Amino acid sequence: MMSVSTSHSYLRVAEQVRAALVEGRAVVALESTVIAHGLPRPANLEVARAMEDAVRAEGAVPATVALLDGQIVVGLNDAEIERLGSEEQVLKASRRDLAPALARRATAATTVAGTLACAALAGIRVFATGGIGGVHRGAVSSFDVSADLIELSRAPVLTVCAGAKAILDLPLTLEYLETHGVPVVGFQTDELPAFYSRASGLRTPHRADTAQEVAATAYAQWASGVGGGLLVTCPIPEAFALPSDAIEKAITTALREAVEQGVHGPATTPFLLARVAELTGGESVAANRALLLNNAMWAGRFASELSKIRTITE
Ligand code: PSU
Ligand code: MN
Repeated sequence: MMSVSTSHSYLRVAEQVRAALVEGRAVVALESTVIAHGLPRPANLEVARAMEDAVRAEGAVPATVALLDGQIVVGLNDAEIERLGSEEQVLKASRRDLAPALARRATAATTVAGTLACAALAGIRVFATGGIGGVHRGAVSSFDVSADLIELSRAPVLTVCAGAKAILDLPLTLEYLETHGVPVVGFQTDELPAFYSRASGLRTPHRADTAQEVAATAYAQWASGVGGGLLVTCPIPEAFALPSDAIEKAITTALREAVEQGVHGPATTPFLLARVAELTGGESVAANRALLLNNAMWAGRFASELSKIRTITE
């Protein structure tokens, strides 16, 4: 039975993260699926570090999250990030995978849903990612709806993203978030951004134009007792946005190949991401990097504003 963990230290929070949380200073959680499964090597490691730097530049403490040898680690050190980005066969952990992975002492990258659950356990209120999972195209028959959407409604965390990739059904994704009561706030825009492109043609139900407004909205959600999470969508910086027709062609091809090859379940999103990246060439990686850094920067600023409100009012 040596391989089964029954220890109670399932959560390890890095010292600098713990200190910041205790003192009410700004902290931003970062996910690790983008490091292990979302970006090609070696860009993944460079981007993971640059995101942490972008958070620090706004006066917040970054906390990259993953499962290492059967422990939830909140605040990976540099060697741990390197390990996650270079080891083969790192698992992809959504919420449902956390407990089984902990019991087996496994190592896994956490998705948006997995990271949100872990951030909530540690008491972190702000989280930056690239794009969230959502309702897949064809979900009417496949039932493939990312657990990210449910966890966004459950964890008391503000998630910063660049919208969702058009590999998903974006109108249904918005419907689903409405059903589960997640405020979707367009940051300096009225439109839901579509990851590589700034526009989707879909309106966000809410809009904020300053970091103070975003922080006040998150604070109201929690201090009022309404609870749950919020989603803030930041469009990709203009200079890096890609034309949506080229992306759409790649997505159509990738979706067809997924069906032909019988790809389904948790393998679907990594498959589609990898194929779209291949079909669009290196340009998509540069765009991905730019939006991740932009989200990390804004998340740092939102977290800093939030810690100011909490210091004054609590
Ligand atoms: N979308 C992206 N990049 C990503 C992901 C989604 O544009 O890296 C990852 C995130 O970690 C997200 C996960 O939480 O994929 C969603 O997977 P699924 O569809 O299996 O829930
Ligand atoms: Mn799925």
